[in-house]
Amino acid sequence: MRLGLVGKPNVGKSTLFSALTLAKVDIANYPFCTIDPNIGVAFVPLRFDCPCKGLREKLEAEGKISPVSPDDPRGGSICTPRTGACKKFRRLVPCHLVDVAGLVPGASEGRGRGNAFLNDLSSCDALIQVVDSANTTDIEGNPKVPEPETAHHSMLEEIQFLSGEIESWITGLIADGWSRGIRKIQAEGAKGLTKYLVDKLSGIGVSLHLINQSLESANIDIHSPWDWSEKDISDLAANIQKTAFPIVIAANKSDLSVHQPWNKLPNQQQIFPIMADTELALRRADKSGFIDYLPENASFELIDKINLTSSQEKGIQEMNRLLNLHEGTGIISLLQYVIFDLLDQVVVFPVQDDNQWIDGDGKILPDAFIVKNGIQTKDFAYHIHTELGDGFIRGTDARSKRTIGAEHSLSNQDVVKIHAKN
Ligand SMILES: Nc1nc2c(ncn2[C@@H]2O[C@H](COP(=O)(O)OP(=O)(O)O)[C@@H](O)[C@H]2O)c(=O)[nH]1
Ligand SMILES: [Mg+2]
Repeated sequence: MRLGLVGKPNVGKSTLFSALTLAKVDIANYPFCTIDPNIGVAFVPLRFDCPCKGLREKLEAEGKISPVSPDDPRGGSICTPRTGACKKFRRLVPCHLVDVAGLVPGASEGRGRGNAFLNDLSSCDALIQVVDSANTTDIEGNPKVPEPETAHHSMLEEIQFLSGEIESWITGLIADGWSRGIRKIQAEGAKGLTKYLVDKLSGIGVSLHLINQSLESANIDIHSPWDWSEKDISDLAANIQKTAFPIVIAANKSDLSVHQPWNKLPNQQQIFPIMADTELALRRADKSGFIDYLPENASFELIDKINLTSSQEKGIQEMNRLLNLHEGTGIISLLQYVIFDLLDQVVVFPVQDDNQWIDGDGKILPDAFIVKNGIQTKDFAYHIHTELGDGFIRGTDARSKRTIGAEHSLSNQDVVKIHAKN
């Protein structure tokens, strides 16, 4: 899973990136959550309790372990995540983030970082467009006198400009060599059309599956592409943008935007008001041990009051005020929406032993894989390891102990054992 943070300059992309990649030290296997200056790992809490909760209950009932002690630092969690962490059954899963800088109007024509910017987007499964909901910057990102009253207009302009840039970029790729290509398409029919599009768009990560999906949803005649107008091509490009690069809007700086401009926008797009710099300050204070803050919560606990300087105390009071007023920074629900709703992903837990829910090394529920909803058992085996897919025999649903076949569709929270030849 890889999400791109995009938007014009000075909206808060880097602030959001820093906040999300700032993790506490006890996260397994990710000592540094920033891999590159602009690529990092965010840890997203699942929307449901880790299955280690149910496992603990079963083991307690069987008298195999004692109930959670009040001083258990893990609050009862008994799993051993290979990556991520789990505390009080709140399981964290890794998600890659890219801070894509340099978007200015005209990128598709080579302005700003131009195609380099657009190519950064290619590897992303979805885009989070950060917009300035307080209208403190112009369309190129230059700071200006804030005009919060008209923020809904400037936000709309920003939103239309990003999808428009991506659309023009895709249109350009399709149109390049179109009149030559069309002769081949005429000879090969509809198959020739998909072949042509795959050839033009696979470089930016658009698969055959996504192309077919876009051709279906676009309102154009796919049987006579030689009759297409320029508008038909840009309609197709718009559909490809929506399927291959879905965008969700993060209305940042909501601490400054008193008029809730996200409620005044015309279309039905999902918009999440967020406060990136508050999130960054909270995570820093948490990491330094001043407060105990769980990112999806609208409150935190003060730990070390005695050692605070008066400016730190003021800062903490301000964070408290903002969290109360806005019911949290909005960032975790944004990420969960993108992964689990917009991209329709679920979480499946593979185990080697379907009784104890452990792997070969005795690790309990070591992996939590984010996969497409409804993925078939055999495809899931390939997702874990090529050999497991090649040698696939059958699966076992570790909750019901039922055998499941290669084509059985997996669902959210499934715990699965794969049987394979070795
Ligand atoms: N008021 C407010 N300012 C913010 C917020 N997030 C970021 N900023 C400020 O916006 C400016 C630009 O942020 P930056 O992350 O560098 O933007 P980028 O160019 O999109 O990467 C900085 O001065 C940030 O402190 C926010 O939630 N509220
Ligand atoms: Mg930046």
